[in-house]
Amino acid sequence: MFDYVWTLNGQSWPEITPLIVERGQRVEITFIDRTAMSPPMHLHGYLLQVTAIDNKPFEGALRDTVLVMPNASVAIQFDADNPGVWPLHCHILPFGSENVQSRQI
Ligand SMILES: [Cu+2]
Repeated sequence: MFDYVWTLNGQSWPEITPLIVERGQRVEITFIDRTAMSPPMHLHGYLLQVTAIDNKPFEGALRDTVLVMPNASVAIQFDADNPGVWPLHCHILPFGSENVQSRQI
């Protein structure tokens, strides 16, 4: 359907290495967008907080989705207090359904 492949850590669905975190761990993930598009990254199972945009500290509200602007980075944090297998993916449906997914336990 598309001539490009979206990745997280250089991997695309279904050939991924799950992100495994410990219960109670404060997890930080940095999304770096090197494209001209703006993927809305969505984490299931938790509320996340944006803590930095382009390496500048930021105190964002709790949410489950964050828009990553073109050629920008966004750091998020969340508390791993809801055990399960949860998708982390781009919420633009063709991207999420075809390529960009990861999960955590
Ligand atoms: Cu989703």
